[in-house]
Amino acid sequence: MKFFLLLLAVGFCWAQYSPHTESGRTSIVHLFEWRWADIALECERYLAPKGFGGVQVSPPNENAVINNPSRPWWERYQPVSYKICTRSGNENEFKDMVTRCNNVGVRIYVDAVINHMSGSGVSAGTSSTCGSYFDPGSRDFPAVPYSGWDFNDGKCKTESGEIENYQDATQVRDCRLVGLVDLALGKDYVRSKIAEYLNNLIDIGVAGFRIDASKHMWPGDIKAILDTLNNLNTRWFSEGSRAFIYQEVIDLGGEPITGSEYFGNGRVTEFKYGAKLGTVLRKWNGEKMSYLNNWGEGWGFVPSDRALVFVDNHDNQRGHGAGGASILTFFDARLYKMGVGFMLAHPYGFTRVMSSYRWDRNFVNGQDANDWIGPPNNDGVIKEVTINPDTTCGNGWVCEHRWRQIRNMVAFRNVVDGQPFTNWWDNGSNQVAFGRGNKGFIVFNNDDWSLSVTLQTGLPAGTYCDVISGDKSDGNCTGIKIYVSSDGKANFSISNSAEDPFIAIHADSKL
Ligand code: QV4
Ligand code: CA
Repeated sequence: MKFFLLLLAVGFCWAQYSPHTESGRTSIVHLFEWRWADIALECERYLAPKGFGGVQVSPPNENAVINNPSRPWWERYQPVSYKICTRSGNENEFKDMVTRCNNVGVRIYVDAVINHMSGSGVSAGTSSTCGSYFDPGSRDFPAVPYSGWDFNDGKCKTESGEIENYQDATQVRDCRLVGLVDLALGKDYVRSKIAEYLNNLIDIGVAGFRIDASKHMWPGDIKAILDTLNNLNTRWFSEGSRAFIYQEVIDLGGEPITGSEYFGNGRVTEFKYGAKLGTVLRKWNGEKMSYLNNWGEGWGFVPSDRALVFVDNHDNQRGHGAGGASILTFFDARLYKMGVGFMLAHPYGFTRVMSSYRWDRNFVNGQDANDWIGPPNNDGVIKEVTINPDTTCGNGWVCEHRWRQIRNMVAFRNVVDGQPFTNWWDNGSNQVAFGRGNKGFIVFNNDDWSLSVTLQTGLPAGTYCDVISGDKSDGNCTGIKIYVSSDGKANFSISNSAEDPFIAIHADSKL
């Protein structure tokens, strides 16, 4: 009996690293700024059938309405209360989304903004998504309620009250991040209000949380809150399930605060991943794809089972946060598909696919002056996501997760789940290939000349459809066919001018 209890305990204390996706679903998608009604529809019509494991949603709690500039996306990172009431929808619409997505096996992860409330410079009043009054200048947020006692002003030791130096771990936690009034997470009352908010979401049925700005909170304070959270809702999760936790900690090295300090609470976002992959695919700084043979911990990343990985995120796709110019986004479509394809084929980390909206960039001295532009809207009301006959999205939504190459690589990752990284090959430059046991194989040509090579795939003999150039449908391939012979070898030819210079085959794409 003792041994069983030990197993039970071990099982539970590891659960915060597990996303609780349905078996065979291994990626999530960030439907940035989508309305709850549209996410519910997308779960049912697309994400469930295509094997997506879950959705990261934008912060669902009431935020400040910023009118200068006009309704920037980042107003949602300025909380006013924990009422579930934003431009994405109200609490009933949120509940409906969580129920409908869970009912088709697609999980919901909430972007939890719990380090701070709104900007200190925002004027007092009721300019908020649910009409609640707030006065950041006097630290008055009566809709929670929070008052001056509940903020770190007295604890912060810097002259300005702002974070002035990232080399000082204490001020990074205790002072204001870009003027956002900093909550005193050391206080039981504040911890209880945050736990109340997160428990409301857990009881509705969410599977876990992205903890925003985790670097700016003491790991122990986060843990104190997580320890008081309810188990997940047994309507959809097994008894005793704990919320999946992934903490936003930007750690590119060179600062005292590291991702590993937060491992006890859950996974962390590995920002080195997208920054390095972008550099390699752009062939900057002498980087080349043949160096990717030890990708993962070999490149100094956190352990795979503590990593949440992505090619770009809502910040660095527009120059906010970390990653810099090397970050690949939908604007760099051809390289972007290669990057997302590589991420989804490689075993490292738990993968998140970005799904964006379009905006007109306007580079002034290397900075996008339009980096603030919010979601497609009609006079502030977020536009619905329309679906075109060719399955792409309209109304300004990019829907990268619906691009054939990306959608099919989400399925590839599901098919090869649990298989080892095998049969690596490279040409010493930017032509590489690798397999996942006997379930999948992928080949890239990022050189300025064509690739033509016979490789050991590890796959059973047969004819396979390339899932990048097309699909397997009605027992045939709409794109390239690959013939694997009885010794597991196959010939691959990829022109350097191909629309998508990579080929991927797997057990489910076999004719
Ligand atoms: C301005 C001045 C301040 C001044 C303040 C007074 O810059 O010096 O004190 O006014 O009010 C917006 C504006 C910013 C403004 C601030 C407060 O851009 O100019 O400060 O509001 O009014 C997003 C955006 C920020 C935005 C913030 C709040 O990126 O630009 O600030 O939302 O609206 C670090 C962190 C990391 C963080 C990253 C962006 O370690 O955690 O910066 N990433 C997360 C989110 C990100 C969000 C926040 C954190 C804050 O991913 O989207 O910032 O919740 O690396
Ligand atoms: Ca803080």
